[in-house]
Amino acid sequence: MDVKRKNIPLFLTSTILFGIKTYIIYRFIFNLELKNAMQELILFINPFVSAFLIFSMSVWFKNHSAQMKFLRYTSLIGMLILYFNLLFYRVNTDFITIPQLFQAGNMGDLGSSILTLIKVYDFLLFVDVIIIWYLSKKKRDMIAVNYHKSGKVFALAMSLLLLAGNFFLAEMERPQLFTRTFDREYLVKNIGIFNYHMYDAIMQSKVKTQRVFADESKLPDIKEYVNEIQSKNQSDLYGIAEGKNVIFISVESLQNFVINNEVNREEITPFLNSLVENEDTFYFENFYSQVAQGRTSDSEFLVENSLYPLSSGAVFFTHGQNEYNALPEQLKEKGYYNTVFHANNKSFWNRDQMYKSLGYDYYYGEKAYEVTENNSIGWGLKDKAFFEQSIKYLQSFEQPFYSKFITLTNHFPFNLDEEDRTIEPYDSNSNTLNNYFPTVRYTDEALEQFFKQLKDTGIYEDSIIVIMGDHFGISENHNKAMSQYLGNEKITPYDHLQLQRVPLFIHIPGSGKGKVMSDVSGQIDVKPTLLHLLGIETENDIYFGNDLFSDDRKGYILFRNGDFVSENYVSAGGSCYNRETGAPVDENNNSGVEDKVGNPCTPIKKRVMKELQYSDDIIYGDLFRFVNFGRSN
Ligand code: GP9
Ligand code: MN
Repeated sequence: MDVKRKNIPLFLTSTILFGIKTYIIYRFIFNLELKNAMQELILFINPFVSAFLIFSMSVWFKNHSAQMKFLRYTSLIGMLILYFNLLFYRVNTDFITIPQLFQAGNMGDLGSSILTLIKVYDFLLFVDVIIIWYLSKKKRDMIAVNYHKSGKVFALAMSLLLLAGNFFLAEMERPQLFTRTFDREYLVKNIGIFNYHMYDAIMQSKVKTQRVFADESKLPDIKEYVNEIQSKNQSDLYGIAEGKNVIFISVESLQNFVINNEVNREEITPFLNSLVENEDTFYFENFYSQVAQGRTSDSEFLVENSLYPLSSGAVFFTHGQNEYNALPEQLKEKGYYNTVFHANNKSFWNRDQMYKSLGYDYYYGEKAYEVTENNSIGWGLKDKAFFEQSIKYLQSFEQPFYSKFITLTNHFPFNLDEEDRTIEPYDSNSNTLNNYFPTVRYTDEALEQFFKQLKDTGIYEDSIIVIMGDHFGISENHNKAMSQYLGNEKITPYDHLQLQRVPLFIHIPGSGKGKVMSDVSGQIDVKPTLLHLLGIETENDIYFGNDLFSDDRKGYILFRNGDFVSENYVSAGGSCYNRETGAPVDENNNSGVEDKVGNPCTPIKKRVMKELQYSDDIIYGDLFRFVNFGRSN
């Protein structure tokens, strides 16, 4: 750097002091999970990168006293931001988001308890700021520096380079970190708290701008469309489960191809297979997962709202503050107590915020469970322990309740302890697929055990139990192994779409009417189906699914990328296939189904695109704020 005197510029000293302090806070005060050396490294680097980025801006001030002032105040403000996050974290195990800052209620919680949150040793965290203040005031002659233009540009170039390096490592460690935005904790771990706040600010302002410019004018068209597709006639199951508890189990990465199937000549899911045969169970064999980048959270969004997830990012994250007319909100009106059980950190997928918007009363996250070395693997608590430890909470609820359980063990990369393995892995070039089968079996056993516990505690009789796979577990990267397992020559776009099928079971104890349901259906259909089973009217609601038991259905289900499956045709990867045979419909007129006259997929495709647009309009414009759904809360 082009420096006239041999002073060590204060901005470098500040970077080092503030960087060390921030690192100490990240590493030892926040409870951030670090799984490997790379994560450790990124966590170590990012505090210094952020500090350098901010403090190096001081070089642009000509005047020494302005330089000093800038450093003093930025270090103080930086520390206050860190400290408020720390206090917030002590209550919520999460980081502050911009909407939360403006939500009086949230901050109010913090306000009343703020004194109890401050720890005596916290003042040590301000030591660097004190040193910076002291140096900047008393030792100005020793640390003030004159910079030439080249020095300034160098400092700027350096900070951008460091930032790019940091982002590059972060993206390597967590692909799609910025587009998918899974979790605030991941962002903070990878890019630091200051860059996270910047990112959050940009995201939020994008969302807010779209919201500000939206008005009610789109609603009439949407309502008209929705009216047209809603099932008109009631099925004979309408109201069959009125007043019953609803136990909804979202099973991680459970695909339909394992049902009634074998690996190494062994049944994969004996319990679920027995449910298929059970006279109280409706099993949907052509039920599709419709998720996009938000995976589990997208499947939750589809189920709770019967709206489509977004094409990029997780709607749980981007639109967690919207108005919804979700399943739990509607159940609450009927006196239900709504809870979620999921042994993961509460901020993952922004669940802690989104669940409030959806009308959940309580979220039993990781902290509600006793998680030990022995009872956890991979993503956390094993499914058997998860159900075992949840039952006591269920027993304590007033009925009726709606409880959603989200399992975890059958998650990529499908790790399982030897002692939990009851069937052998498959043998192919993909360890992912190989290991998938034993973890699916483990979860199948966990479900069986849970059913037993529900029966033992007497909850079973008064409940309906829904089991649904959230999305695929085996991605396209394993197509070769997958085709070997399925005995196909290769996996075509048609096959790929068929592999998006996940099982759905609706088990109504004592109903005796169960059967296998074969119509094309999807996660979008769950909300109206459940409401109708419970005898709850949906006439004034706005949603895009159909009651799975009604015979007046729109006849197709769509995917976020515009692909669809209808009764007769499948549109996948821009081509149209015969649904029954999987053969492309018309070789000459096949690709580009959007606008080909005569292609049987074209008219459906047009509806599909319109439907997605309407759903997006609702979410981006937060249009439900303009609708009176007739709820009292
Ligand atoms: C995380 C769990 C898994 O809490 O739901 O999420 P996924 O990666 O499947 O979306
Ligand atoms: Mn999932």
